[in-house]
Amino acid sequence: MNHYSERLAQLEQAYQTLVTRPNEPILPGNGIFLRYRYPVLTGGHAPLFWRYDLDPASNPFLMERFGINSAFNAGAIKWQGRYLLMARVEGVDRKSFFAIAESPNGIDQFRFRDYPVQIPETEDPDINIYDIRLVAHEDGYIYGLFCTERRDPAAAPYDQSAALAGCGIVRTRDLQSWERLPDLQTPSPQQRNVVLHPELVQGQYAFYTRPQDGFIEAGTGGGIGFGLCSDITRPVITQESILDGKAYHTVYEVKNGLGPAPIKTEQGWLHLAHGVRNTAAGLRYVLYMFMTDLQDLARITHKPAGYFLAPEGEERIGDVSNVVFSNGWIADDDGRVLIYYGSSDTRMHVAVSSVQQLLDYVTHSPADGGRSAETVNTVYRIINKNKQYLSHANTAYSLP
Ligand code: M1P
Repeated sequence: MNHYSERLAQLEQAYQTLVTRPNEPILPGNGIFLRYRYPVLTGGHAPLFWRYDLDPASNPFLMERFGINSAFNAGAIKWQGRYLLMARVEGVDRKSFFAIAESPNGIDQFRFRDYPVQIPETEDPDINIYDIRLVAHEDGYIYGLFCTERRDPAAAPYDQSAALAGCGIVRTRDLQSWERLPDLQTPSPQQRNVVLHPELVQGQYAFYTRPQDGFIEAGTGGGIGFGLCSDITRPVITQESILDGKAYHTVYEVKNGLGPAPIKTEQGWLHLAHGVRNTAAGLRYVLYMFMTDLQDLARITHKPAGYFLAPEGEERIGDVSNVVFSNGWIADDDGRVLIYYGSSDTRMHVAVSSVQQLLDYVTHSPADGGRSAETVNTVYRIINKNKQYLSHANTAYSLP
């Protein structure tokens, strides 16, 4: 075997091993969800024929011609019995784009479709696109709302990092061909993490927004906003109210943003969001949950204290470390909820729960008491309730 074919065989074997590796739950978990051992999608899942020129004549060293840096922050949808992730794939050139990966079970065996998605541009081309939220809307379309980023036209020539973030919108009926609608206009100068509600509200399209003053800093903006718009083909929100704001000394004191579109239950709409706080080591992104009223979508009825899921183990490390971020989950027909989350802007994971477990979590977990003494009171309440259940024979317990 010559050098070329030997290398090709090695590459193909490593790729097959990665994409066919069975995933396994990490037991016992916390009773709220089960994490899985392996990431479900990584840059390494990008097909070899995206990355290599496979012509031995023009690529005798079988050199990678275009590296894929990462695959993360994916939108998710179940489609024709298969589990689809529309991932933010980032090339070594730092541009991100969308590509759909499919799995027969949602837990492992994700494979990218042969071609990435070509998102039509507006007359003001996107420089970077990312973090799509897929929603099957009651109007019959599947919408994808994503962040579109362009250089700030007001930036000084020496400033090559000032950017404007906005909400781009596409829709499809088949997850193959995409129609681009105008970008969303809101009262805020910048937007990220915009999510479309799956149902019409008073005959209008309802959006969850995240107003922000600057590209990174939410500034005086921030919080998860809510607004209505009558015509999605001319998407303008004139009034935006904050339904879940930033709060001092919480996991969302710097900023927050909605994750995927909410899941409807008999008790209310279940929401998954990310919260950001600052630390000496930089920003820390965690996921948290809350529930809103079935009729009054902007009214939070339940909100457990703190985080639902925070970075653990290898999730802590990546291009932007100490980050978990979710913009996709699937409420499956059997009641399971597959929660997809990116870690440290590098890879995708799945955690599995169910609507019943998430409802129990959201409605029975203590709310934030606002100060340390209340946290101690919460723990006292749990301990005192538990006394009657503790066995003296069990040496793990020392209570009388
Ligand atoms: O780098 C962490 C995250 O930062 C942004 O999220 P937010 O707008 O809430 O700060 C996004 O770029 C997101 O993709 C990224 O994971």
